[in-house]
Amino acid sequence: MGNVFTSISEILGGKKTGEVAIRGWVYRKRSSGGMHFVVVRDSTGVIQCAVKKDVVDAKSFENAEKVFIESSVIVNGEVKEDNRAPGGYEIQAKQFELVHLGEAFPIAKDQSVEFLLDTRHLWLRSQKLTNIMKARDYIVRYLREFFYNKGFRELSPPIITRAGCEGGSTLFKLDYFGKEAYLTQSGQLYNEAFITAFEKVFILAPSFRAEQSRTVRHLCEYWHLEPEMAWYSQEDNMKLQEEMVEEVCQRMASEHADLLKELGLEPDRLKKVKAPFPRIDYEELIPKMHELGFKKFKWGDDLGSDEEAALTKELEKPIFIHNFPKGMKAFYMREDPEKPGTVLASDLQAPGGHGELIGGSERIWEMDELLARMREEKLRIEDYQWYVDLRRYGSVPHSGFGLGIERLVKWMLNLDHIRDAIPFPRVINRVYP
Ligand code: NSS
Repeated sequence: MGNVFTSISEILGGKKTGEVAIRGWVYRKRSSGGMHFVVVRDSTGVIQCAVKKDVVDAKSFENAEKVFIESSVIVNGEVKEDNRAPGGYEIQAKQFELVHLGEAFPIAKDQSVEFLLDTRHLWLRSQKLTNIMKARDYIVRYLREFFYNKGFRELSPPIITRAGCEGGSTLFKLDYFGKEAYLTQSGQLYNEAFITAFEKVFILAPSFRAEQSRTVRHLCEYWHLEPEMAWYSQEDNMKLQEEMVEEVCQRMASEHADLLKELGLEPDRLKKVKAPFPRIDYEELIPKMHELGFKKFKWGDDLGSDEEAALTKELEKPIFIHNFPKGMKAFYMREDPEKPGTVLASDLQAPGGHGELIGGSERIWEMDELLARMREEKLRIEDYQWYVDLRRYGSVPHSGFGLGIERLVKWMLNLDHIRDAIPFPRVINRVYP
């Protein structure tokens, strides 16, 4: 049945002339005299269908008369080139069939943000969200391809775990048959088991953070891309991140300039994203923050969103911050032997105040060093026995990182809010729809 229908993009691309049948949803409608102009959309584009009273049968005309925005329809007719029609082509209908009339669509212009979030299941059909989700799909494909081309394998971690990875305050607790367990914050610890078999692996899976505050860059459920590499130093790790971000931006700018333009973006903005990216040592960051007006910024302080915005506002490329004080960061990060008291870790900050895209580090690979750090952080070692075990049998130096897909999409598409980078956002006050 599928192949008797033509997709709208084929018509707009000039590939299909003469008689066609299309199917889709009513995007817009206007009527004048004995004519209805019904703009129909499918997943590939929109096209105007002219339904004339003296050309179609009475039922078809009545159908076109009563359709709502978003009614589903099948249109048979003739393709005509027409400069006045949006897209340059129009269909002169011979038959206009209703698949489902439905009810009046509840979403019109100028609706509140809350209303649009409540009707997200319907709002997803909008041009804006459709274009964002198309771009997201390309971005995710490019990321996967980047890693496949470098010989990485994709593996699947458990989502329910007893091992917190990024601190207790954002753990989602659940009752696992009477035992406490958590929704995963990161697949990293499991990745460290995978690399002893596969060397270079990545995970693309949801991570969960019980974020207590509402910000434009935090979700409670987000998609986390986590590569982990045996034998990689932190330097190798940073180079890989640069290469990955550069490739995704370059491919998006060159292969989907039209989509970016539809989203109101200048493809050149992404073309400028070329490796290497600037780097700043946390130690140099302190005087820099003073210069930028944050006089109280001191050793051990984290960047808040104002500080991040000030640091990255004028940049065209992301910037690495590296060598953080040990106490600020997670237990698994290796201390820098050349700079004791700091860890071999980096955050990659997006330009324009979009915030942190990536957190990465070299991991502690010696057992005694790991156990000492875990005791310092007061972790329940029995929950991590397996993780410690990885340092007991053929441990190797290794590094990895975590990239928030929605953070990347937010920055690349210059979105105001992270919730628009994911179809059904989960934030502190929303788990519906
Ligand atoms: O906490 S991270 O900085 N690091 C980790 O989870 C490591 N265990 C990853 C690894 O090395 N395999 O989070 C990594 C990234 C961070 O830079 C953001 O881009 C994203 O995950 N992230 C989030 N995105 C959206 N919403 C929230 N709440 C969020 N938290 C982190």
